[in-house]
Amino acid sequence: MLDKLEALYKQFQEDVIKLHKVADVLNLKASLLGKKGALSEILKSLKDATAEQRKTIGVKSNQYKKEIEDLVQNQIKKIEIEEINSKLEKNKIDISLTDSVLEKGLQAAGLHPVSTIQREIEDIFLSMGFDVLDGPHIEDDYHNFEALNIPSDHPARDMQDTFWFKDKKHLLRTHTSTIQVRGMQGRKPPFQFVGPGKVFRNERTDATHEMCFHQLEGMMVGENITVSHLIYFMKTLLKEIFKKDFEIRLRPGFFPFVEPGFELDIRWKKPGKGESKHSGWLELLPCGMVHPNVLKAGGVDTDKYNGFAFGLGLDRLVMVKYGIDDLRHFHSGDLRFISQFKSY
Ligand code: FA5
Repeated sequence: MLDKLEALYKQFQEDVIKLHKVADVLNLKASLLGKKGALSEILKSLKDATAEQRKTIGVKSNQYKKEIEDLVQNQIKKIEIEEINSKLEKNKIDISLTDSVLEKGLQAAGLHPVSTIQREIEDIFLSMGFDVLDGPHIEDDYHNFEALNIPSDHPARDMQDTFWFKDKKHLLRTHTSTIQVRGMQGRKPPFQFVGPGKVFRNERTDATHEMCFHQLEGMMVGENITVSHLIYFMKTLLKEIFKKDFEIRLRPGFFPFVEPGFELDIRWKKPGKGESKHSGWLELLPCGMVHPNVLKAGGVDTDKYNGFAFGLGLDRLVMVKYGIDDLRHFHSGDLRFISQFKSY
């Protein structure tokens, strides 16, 4: 009987490793250990054996049972790994670029001209001792309007129609001026920073207007800051970017968060098309002396400190710098446009 038991076990050992389906492994196990399995039948026949035989065969069969269980588990694990590997093999995606693809003209990606100019301007301001700050695209009413001296009933809200979230408390920021209050909080004057980023407006698009565009906010707060400081930094910025003197004009501009407020316009001609309604003075750089209410919202002592702020339109700056006729090329995804900018 012992020989029979051993033979069964050996046969099982040989058979189980040949199986590649979990169900087959379990069936094989049942053919031995199941109620009517071969091993169970041997144990049943023990009733006619001597006490000594029952003991020896009982111990041996228990040992085999355990070993069979282990072999079953090992084989199931092996099968599962085989299945995973075969799935991975079937779903494999080749992400490498073959020589033939490269020959057809695909090139490594470069920076968008707006990103390039943003980095250039960040460097210019960093070299003049400004910090570079970031702010959230999804803003609350307070930072986009209230803290900037634009209460909920103020008509100036209509100047920047935006996309509101369903809770009516959050919105896609309409300007980077949101960074002003966030930047002032936690800083002690004197300080100066710029804050670039995407802004969003519910606007009709045309050659100089997009719904999603880029601005760069700037702010300087300290003692006895004047309009001359503001003009100095604006002129330095334009000179550094264009490497030439531009014809500019400063005219009064209304923004509730500055007093007085200005519009800095730049003389611009739409490329290649002669004078058109998009040529002439291009509104580029609104700016002004920070309103005391805004300074107070930022925790600044207005008896001691004042400051200036500006909000530069980065997309329009790129248009002027590279002679681009239409702002809508920027988000077009057209490679004929974008591949002209080789800045990596
Ligand atoms: C503002 O957004 C103010 N927050 C700027 C400011 C900051 C004023 C600090 C004073 C002090 P305005 O709405 O004019 O202002 O926009 C600023 C600049 O963003 C514009 O001069 C223009 O260059 C650019 N701009 C405005 N609307 C669009 C648009 N739809 N598409 C592309 N550029 C735009």
